Amino acid sequence: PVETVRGGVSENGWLKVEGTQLCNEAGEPVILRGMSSHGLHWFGQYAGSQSIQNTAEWGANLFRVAVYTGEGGYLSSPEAVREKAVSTVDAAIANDMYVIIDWHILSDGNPMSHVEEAEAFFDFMAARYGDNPAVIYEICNEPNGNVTWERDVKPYAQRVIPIIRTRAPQSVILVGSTTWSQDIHVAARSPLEGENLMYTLHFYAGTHGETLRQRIDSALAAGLPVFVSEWGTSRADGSGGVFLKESEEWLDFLDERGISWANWSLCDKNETSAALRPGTPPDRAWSE
Ligand code: DCB
Repeated sequence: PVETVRGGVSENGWLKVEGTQLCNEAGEPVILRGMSSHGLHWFGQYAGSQSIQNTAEWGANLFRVAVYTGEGGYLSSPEAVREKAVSTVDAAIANDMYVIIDWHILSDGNPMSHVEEAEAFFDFMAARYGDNPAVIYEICNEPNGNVTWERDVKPYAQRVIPIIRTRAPQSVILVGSTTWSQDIHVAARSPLEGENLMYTLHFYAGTHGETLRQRIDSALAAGLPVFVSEWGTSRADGSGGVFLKESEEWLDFLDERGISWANWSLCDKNETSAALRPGTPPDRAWSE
């Protein structure tokens, strides 16, 4: 386990972005570290209260709720998946954690293809959680394929952010970019207007290294706040490795820059990005 500073919501309160740094209510730098769920509709058992509590006891002050849109997720069963998302967010809040509500586009690579569903989803979530300092909104996990920042992702953000802002005026909102949220250099040339916005950079330690780290440094230098809302110890396909040395190099880099992160993923799938061994019971404490 990575050493983390506990620093939950009761201690830090409302988050705000100052310059490129995520800060707490008192204006002091804060770093959030924790786990991302896998798809709630597949591995929801590891997004229950005992599993989340386990990660809190291991030092996490963040949990990410991956609401897959495609692959049998929200777009197929909106009510059931939304209900599961709500109970997961509530469980994270009950453990004094910050919690990211992640609209997990992936097979549907262009966020514009379901912008109306996204608007309705975030309107519902922000109505429920807009006055709760724990909740962070991630509006598009990983745009990919034939998608551009200017034509698709930025206009999408300009539609969804105002809907969240109506009900959650001060919450932190995370925005993805093209190439599976690796193109923060493109976003940096044409950033969004508004407060408390951060840009996600996703990496997989077995695939991505120096090039993406340099991108982060250039983005920070250009004034773009960066949040690593998903990274894995595997290759980009979720398997291979485990790439421990490369992961440590990444984590040191992020720590030195005060960048927050969520690790993919808290499930027992037989793949190396999964944090749990196959068959791990979701409803008990876990040994190392
Ligand atoms: C991202 C996605 C995430 C995906 C992981 C690992 O995708 F945000 O949903 O998780 O990274 O690939 C994997 C799960 C598998 C599941 C699969 C499809 O671990 O169990 O079967 O999603 O739902 C990325 C990230 C980067 C790149 C490609 C993908 N890349 N991708 O750089 O090429 O194709 O999914």
